[in-house]
Amino acid sequence: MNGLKRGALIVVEGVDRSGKSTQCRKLVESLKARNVNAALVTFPDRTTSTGGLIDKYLKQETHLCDEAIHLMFTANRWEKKAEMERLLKQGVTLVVDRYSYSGIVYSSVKKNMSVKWCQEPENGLLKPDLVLLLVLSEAEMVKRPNYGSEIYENREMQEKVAQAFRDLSEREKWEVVSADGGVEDVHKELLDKVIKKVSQVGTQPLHTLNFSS
Ligand code: DGP
Ligand code: NA
Ligand code: NA
Repeated sequence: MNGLKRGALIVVEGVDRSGKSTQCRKLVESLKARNVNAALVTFPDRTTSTGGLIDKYLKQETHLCDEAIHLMFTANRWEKKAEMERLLKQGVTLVVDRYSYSGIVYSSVKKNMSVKWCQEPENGLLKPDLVLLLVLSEAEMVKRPNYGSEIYENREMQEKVAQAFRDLSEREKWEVVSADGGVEDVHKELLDKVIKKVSQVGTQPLHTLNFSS
């Protein structure tokens, strides 16, 4: 141990159109403004070779079976593990826009895809110090109907995903934050939780994901 404090691994999850990406960007800005070394990580990263395939799948330009695309998304995270670990150990707090939980949720709501099968290849990736789930109320979800044209952007899928995220958040005891409010209100609530976590992790060891059953 060199006495250097490690960064925190913060994950933000939620359905499409919950404002995740905006909130993640703002978190990194606010952390930096407070002299906390921080960086944004986004999944899927569409710029890598697996990411290129994922991008085509999401845009419905190519077809992959459910199992294959699941493993592509997972590989997209594995590609980044070493770099993430290096940054965290250098003291950089990572704000991660989607992670293994999106991986498990978006795939396991599909027919013939079990949670057990979906979570297995996520085991061994870095375990977040904090998962923040942005949730939209039914009323607010109805007010944001303008989904894009990507493969999962439809009401039926999003409702299944929202329910699966809620179930997971109860099991894993996540921090659930309402995304119904204005951008600044939601930001304040998230930032508060993130700053607390950043000050706690200091010299704690990094763990890896270990989903079972
Ligand atoms: P985003 O760039 O955050 O809008 O994500 C693109 C879409 O991909 C979105 O509908 C959520 C979905 N998604 C993100 N991560 C995963 C994953 O690991 N597995 C699956 N099946 N879908 C994912
Ligand atoms: Na999206
Ligand atoms: Na399923």
